[in-house]
Amino acid sequence: MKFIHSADIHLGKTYRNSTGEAERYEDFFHSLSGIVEDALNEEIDFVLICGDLFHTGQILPKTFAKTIETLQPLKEAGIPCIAIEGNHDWIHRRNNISWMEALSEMGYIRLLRPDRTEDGDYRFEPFDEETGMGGHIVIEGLNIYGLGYIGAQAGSHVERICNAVTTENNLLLFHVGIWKYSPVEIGNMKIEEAHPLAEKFSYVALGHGHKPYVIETPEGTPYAYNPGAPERVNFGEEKYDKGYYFVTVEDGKFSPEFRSTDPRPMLVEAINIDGTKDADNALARFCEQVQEKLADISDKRAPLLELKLAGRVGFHPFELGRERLRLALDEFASPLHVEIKNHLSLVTRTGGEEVVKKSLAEIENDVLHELIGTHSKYKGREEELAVLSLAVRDLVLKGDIEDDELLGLFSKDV
Ligand SMILES: [Mn+2]
Repeated sequence: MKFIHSADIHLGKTYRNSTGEAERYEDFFHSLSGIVEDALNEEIDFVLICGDLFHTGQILPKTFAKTIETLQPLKEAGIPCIAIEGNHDWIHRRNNISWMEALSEMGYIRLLRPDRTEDGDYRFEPFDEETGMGGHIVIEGLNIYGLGYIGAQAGSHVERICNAVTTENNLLLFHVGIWKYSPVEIGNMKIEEAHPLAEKFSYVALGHGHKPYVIETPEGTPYAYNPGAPERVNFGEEKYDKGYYFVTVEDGKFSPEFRSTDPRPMLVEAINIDGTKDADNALARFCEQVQEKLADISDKRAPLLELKLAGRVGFHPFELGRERLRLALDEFASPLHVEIKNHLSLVTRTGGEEVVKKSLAEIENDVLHELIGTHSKYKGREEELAVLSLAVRDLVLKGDIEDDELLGLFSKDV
């Protein structure tokens, strides 16, 4: 038996209102089609998607249509695509059918989700192809169980999960991180809380943390695998291996092989221009350093850049504004998306003594406080509203949030 274990595809993710929006949107479908292609070429038995197929719970209709188109070849070849929900595609509105449920009902995925009894016990009902619902599916004698994202308390549920499984030869899909290895801050459990799973399941297929890792029992037997995301989803993932597991099963023994994908190049760098006296010079040093770093990347696709400008300089940090830096970068790097953090601070010399003036962030904060404070309606709430304004500014620049979510921030806080 052969199968693919993937996770965290994040379809629908892009940088809104950025020139690279359409191209970035395609990246995530590109990584899923690569997996589908491999599945067909290798004539595997099934594909696993361990959560976060979608980047958000509410997706655009075109994202749904494109997902169907991408999964169509699997459906036609009769290769089941077994999925669970992650924290990103979690259903918030109980009375509406989720996109994942719709895909399952239409036969593009088999969405596994357990039932809970009144006492909080788990029940994995057999998957029903008519309704697209259930928690347990059998493929060639292998019992496949699916758990979505159950949040921070996952560790305390392990015993109940194991109790619900009475079969032999079991596999579990679980969207959870393991503290020791997972790079994410929420939805993790302790490694010792995970170990009892090894007694019930020969293979635990994890998803959640976007970095690959393997969990072993205290005796050193591997049993749980996290493939990470096949594309770089966020800044901070530039150094992770990207791919999925291609698993061969022989006589009940699972042998996973990590297969690499080709994610878009990403560069996260601190650019030090300490000591520069004027903005032109600083800009030249900035470009030189970025160019040097980019030369190390052999993939010539338009990169994603997160650059932090640091140093004490002899000119006003406002002179190296975002737009100016962006125009300079366009000339030699043509990045798909840029995020710039300006941490420069102005230093002046008075009588041989260096005086550190304010940083750009401090100046911005001061200006906002002053503007907000001049309006009698907002007087006294300067700090709170300045924090909100800056948070909104950062979210807009990141391009990772829908317009109505942004509006939601205001109706809640103002
Ligand atoms: Mn994810």
